Amino acid sequence: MTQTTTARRRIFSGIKPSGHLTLGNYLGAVRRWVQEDQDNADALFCVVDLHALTVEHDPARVRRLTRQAATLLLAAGLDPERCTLFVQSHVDEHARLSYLMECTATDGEMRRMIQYKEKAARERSSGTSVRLSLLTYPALMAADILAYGTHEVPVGDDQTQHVELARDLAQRFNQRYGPVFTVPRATNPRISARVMDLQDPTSKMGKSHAETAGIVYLLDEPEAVRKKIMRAVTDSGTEVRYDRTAQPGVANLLDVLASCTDGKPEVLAGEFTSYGALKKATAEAVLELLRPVRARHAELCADPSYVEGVLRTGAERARGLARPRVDAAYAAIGLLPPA
Ligand code: AQP
Repeated sequence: MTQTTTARRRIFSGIKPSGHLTLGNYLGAVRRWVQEDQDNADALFCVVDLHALTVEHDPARVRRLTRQAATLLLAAGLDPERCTLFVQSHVDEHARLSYLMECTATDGEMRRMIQYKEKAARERSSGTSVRLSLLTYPALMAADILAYGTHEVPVGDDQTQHVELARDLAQRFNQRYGPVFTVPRATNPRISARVMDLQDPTSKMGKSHAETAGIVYLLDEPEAVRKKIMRAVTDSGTEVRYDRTAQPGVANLLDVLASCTDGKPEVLAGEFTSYGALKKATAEAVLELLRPVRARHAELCADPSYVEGVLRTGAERARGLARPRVDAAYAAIGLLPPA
């Protein structure tokens, strides 16, 4: 680690290859990684493939989605000259540290996690047994973050609780065993911290949801994007108002439009006299935003060895950064170092 990188703020964030990346992932996280984080900090971004194994999955699909997510992150503008991009399972330190996090956390803490409750309920209702890793995955996420001495974790709203847990675990570990970890904090975007499903604006747009009509994927064809947005569920009434409680469907569209055009949802509301016009403007803004990402993705797909090279170099750097801190945690907790 050089003098300059130690002094710089460190940012870590990840994306799980549990489905095709969505507009929610893009507006809630990826766009900020590209536009702000990679230039303002020593930033590490990770395709967190181990997290995709916490629910029923197809191995070939996870592999495919991992490559696709990495390619899309580069297509969205992550620049390997300005940040470190890698795949979680390529760096053993994540799994190594995860166990120590499980030895620091309590089972009550894990069971309180909202994502666990929601996903476990979904698995049970579809007759699938709930994997233990679904419960313990926040410990692995804490390891992802803490292994790098991370100061900030830019995430969408749904991940804030997990970052807060990582914060608690860092503090607890440091108090019990000595100061090994930096205490991180979550940062959320100003708008679009939670993009909602277009067909059910009371629930989050999630990439692994079975019902796809309300989910805009980054690689959807333009016609499909248009159709999904034009068919978005709006609210009874005709007036365009920004009211998240009374008009969640309309508010979601206004949030997306504001996020795409760098506007303010409350101000934009005044510019539309019908839901149809709002939907049309939102669809065009989303298409405009995604057009260059799709084009660059197609170019990168033609050059898979470039993407592989980026991931190889990224993993080498990440390993070098994580190893000393994870070794220090092993020593601090009482494990005899190898001779
Ligand atoms: N709907 C969303 N709005 C805003 N931000 C979102 N993020 C996810 N969905 C939205 C943010 O995207 C980043 C990567 O998310 P993830 O891959 O770690 O998984 P997740 O948070 O569990 O998101 P998904 O897409 O809903 O995946 P599934 O369906 O598998 O659970 C995070 O910063 C997240 O906050």
